[in-house]
Amino acid sequence: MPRTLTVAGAQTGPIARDESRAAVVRRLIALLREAHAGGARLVVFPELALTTFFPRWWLEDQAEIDAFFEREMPGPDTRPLFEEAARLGVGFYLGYAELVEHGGIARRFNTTVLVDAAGRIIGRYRKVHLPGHRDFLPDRPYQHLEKKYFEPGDLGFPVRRAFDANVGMCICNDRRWPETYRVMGLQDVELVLVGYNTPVPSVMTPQYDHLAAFHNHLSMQAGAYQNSCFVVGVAKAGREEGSDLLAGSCIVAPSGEIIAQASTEGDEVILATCRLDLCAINKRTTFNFAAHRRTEHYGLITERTGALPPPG
Ligand code: CDV
Repeated sequence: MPRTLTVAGAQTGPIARDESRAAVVRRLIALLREAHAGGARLVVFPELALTTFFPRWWLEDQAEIDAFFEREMPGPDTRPLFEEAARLGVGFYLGYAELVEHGGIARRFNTTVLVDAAGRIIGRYRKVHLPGHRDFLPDRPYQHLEKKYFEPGDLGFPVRRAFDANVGMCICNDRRWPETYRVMGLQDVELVLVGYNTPVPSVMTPQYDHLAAFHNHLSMQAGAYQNSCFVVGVAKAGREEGSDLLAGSCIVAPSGEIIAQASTEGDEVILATCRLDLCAINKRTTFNFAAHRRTEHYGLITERTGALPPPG
């Protein structure tokens, strides 16, 4: 009996700064229902799916900043999503800004949770590769201040056995880094989930704006192929508070092929039935890690962070 999992990407369109959490959650529930009606057992929402992409703004008032964060999950506004998902018997993956207190010290992370079909949180991930900058850049039309508002994640790249699959978690910029996928590949990942907010034009690399959609898919297709897994990449898309966010949500097969792709910049569900046994093709052959990896030559990957030129 082949293992299959029908998974949905629930892309959202823009979220206005003054849109209430309750209103956003109603949109997510509508997407969840549509995905369930299409047969999905797992629904993937974007990064920071409950609010506008606030790292585009330089904010100094801590109370104003913290209004974008969740202190509990589920909380009063998000509980209806958990309850509806449990009622339908469908799992989900949700990105949000997380504020936790450890010994009286507030810590802020860019977080996702993996929720099972009974509405229980079974996995949590905190974004490791925070892009952008910490300081105000006066010559830019908007900022990318993830390094100011969040600290790097402290949970590694977790892979959980759930939905009859090995499910890996990461967020947005993580999808551009081969290390992300390889750490999960070494945990035998079969399905990588990733939500994203990709502002275009880019604050960091305006030279590559015309390639933003290409680089988005290139990263996820390479990660899927080289680690023999499915990848579900889900955008918050469209013109949000005067800034454009890349769409192009997609589901990638272990062959590297895109098997479902969004066609709009708004709220949209994409679906694919993933034949999880397809992961085994390359896991047993070209990318049989146990047979072919040469870890004695990979030391620099963990010893050195930045690139150095060769001696001489
Ligand atoms: N939210 C993100 O992590 N965005 C980055 C941008 C800044 C490049 C991304 O990788 O899409």
